[in-house]
Amino acid sequence: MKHRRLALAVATAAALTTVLSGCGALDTAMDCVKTADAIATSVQNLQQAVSNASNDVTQIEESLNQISTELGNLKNTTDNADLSKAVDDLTKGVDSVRTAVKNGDATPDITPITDAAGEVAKVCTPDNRAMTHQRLILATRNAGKITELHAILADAGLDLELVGADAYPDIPDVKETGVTFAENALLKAHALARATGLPAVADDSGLCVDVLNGAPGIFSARWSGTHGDDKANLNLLLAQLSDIADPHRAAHFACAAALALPDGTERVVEGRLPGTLRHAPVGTNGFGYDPILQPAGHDVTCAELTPAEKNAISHRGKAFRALVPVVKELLG
Ligand code: ITT
Repeated sequence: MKHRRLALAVATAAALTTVLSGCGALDTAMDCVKTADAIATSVQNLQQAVSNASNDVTQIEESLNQISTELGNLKNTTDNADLSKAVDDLTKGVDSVRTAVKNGDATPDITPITDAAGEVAKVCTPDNRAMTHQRLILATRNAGKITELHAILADAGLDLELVGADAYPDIPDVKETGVTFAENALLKAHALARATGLPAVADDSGLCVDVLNGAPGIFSARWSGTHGDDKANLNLLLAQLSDIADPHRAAHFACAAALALPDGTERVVEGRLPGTLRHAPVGTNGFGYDPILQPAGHDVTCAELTPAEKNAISHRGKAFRALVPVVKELLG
């Protein structure tokens, strides 16, 4: 657990670096809170350096440079008037302290810097909508899921920028240690929201077979022992069910979709696709257990449906659509 926390802390720093070096207006606005935190840390370092300084002002100069770098990432990239003013004040404060140090003052008055840094922190609050462009991150590297959720949000009239976890390559995958789809979806969403400072959506899904009391369930992706080996997973399941007659082959795909905000707010919704299991795989579309699940009311398997046909009835489509009012409530 500790290890994961540390990994996430490292990931947070890495994400911040990515954002700051990219420095587009959107990214900077999104990460205003993190930049304000970084500035606060540098100001603390400056306070320390001033109280430590005898004649050596190197540490003071280093802290001033740090603050300038962080400011540079906010300057010219925000259209928020309050933030622009706070940034200008802080820049002036840094310049005046730098001049004082150059003129031989080893214990300069840094009040203009501490005051202005406080203003930056005040403006850059997580719920300051004026600062926050609505970027939403989806905890997956699966392009199909991103397209599907994007289409659903756009259909609902939600003008959000949706990005996948690939946009933040330094963030490690989160271990799915939950025992339900909802727990795992929440774990992933919270981890991503914390690491990026963005609202995050995550889903967890799988196949639940009635006669197996809901298994493979959360173990669907690694039922045969190897994570993501769809063919081995499907073949093992078929072998396990080989003696089970048609009336007892009911199963459903289940999906939990969670939305987490960086402040810890969370919501989770679920969707199901009920059906029955075939005795042999049929169809080439889709992935995972698609070739053996025949959705209720259909006479073909999921792997014989087009992506659009499957999305219209799928567990994930249902969960993502159920997420729309939640996204509207928390981000709309
Ligand atoms: P992420 O990278 O987004 O986590 P994933 O495919 O590894 O995607 P999911 O939680 O979506 O993880 O699914 C877990 C497993 O459940 C997946 O590997 C399949 O075996 C099965 N599964 C889930 N949804 C399915 C679907 O729509 N059709 C077929 N199999 C599905």
